[in-house]
Amino acid sequence: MSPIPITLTRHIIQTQAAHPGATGEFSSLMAQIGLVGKMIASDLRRAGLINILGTTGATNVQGETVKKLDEISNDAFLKVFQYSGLVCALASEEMEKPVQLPENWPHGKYMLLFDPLDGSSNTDVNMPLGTIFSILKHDGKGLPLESELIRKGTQQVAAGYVMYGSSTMLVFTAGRGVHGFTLDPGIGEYYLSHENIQIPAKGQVYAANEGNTQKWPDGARKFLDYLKTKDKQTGRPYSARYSGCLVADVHRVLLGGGLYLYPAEVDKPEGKLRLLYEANPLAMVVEQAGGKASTGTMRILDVEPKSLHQRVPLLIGSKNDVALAEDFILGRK
Ligand code: AFP
Repeated sequence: MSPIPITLTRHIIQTQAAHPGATGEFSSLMAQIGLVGKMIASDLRRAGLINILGTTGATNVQGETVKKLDEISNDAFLKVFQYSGLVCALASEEMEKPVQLPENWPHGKYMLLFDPLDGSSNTDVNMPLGTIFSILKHDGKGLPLESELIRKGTQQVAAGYVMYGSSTMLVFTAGRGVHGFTLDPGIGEYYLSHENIQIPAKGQVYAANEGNTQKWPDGARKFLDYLKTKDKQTGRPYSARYSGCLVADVHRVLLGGGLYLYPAEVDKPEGKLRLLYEANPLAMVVEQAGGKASTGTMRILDVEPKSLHQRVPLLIGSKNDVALAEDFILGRK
């Protein structure tokens, strides 16, 4: 008889068992994140049939047009967590302020920050999408203030993403390695399919919106030229692979090596991506897999955040590739 595949819940309970004092709250929290992933995956699979493509007509705190699926995905988090008793704060890319949880309702010690649907420009063209989450612990009494969610990435207790591609995968770390689970839609269960993921030290692909290179500082442009220059010994030129979805591009380099870069621009030194619920969680995952995540000049996880929707330049992936990019950006190459 073939071995029973390891489910997400069993994996978390097994790893939690190694931790005296574990209350099971974390495994419940992760199981609920898995549920949100299933709800969103189910909607995405039928999106073209149930009139949920297109926009809502509203604009979010980022100044972006809100897609119906952005709203539906954000609501899935609220429905699952608002009265779950597992969290004491919820903050999202789609909401200007954290959700005000009811004072008189039981709440847990975890604070959950998330990008409910990453890669929104892909929703109506059936291209890959993702959900990104970052988990912090609230040590204080009562409900936290917004300022208590604004913390360095090194303080995350866990982080990860759900990728909606040819299959739906949940990939996360709780600080003890990175594990990937594939959803079996027939059973509605996540099974361990990628245990202890290790990212190669160097890759052969890069993901970047090259339409922006004219806006990049010299160092970043020289780095891209370097990647495109033929040189057998260093495995160049690298191949360009850009999907419009950060989760999909990071997932590719996590498994195959290489890097994703959305560097600072001359007129936009803060870059595009959001620090607290895009860059920090993916940086924790990639570092736990042996990779590197940088702003171009410093480690993402060491960036001292100042606001909930703060943006940051992001270079993330294989440690040798990201280190080399830093050398170019810092003018050392
Ligand atoms: P959303 O998170 O707003 O959907 O944006 C997508 C994203 O944050 C990331 O997933 C992409 O890699 C990047 O922005 C795409 O940006 P460009 O359209 O400027 O290339």
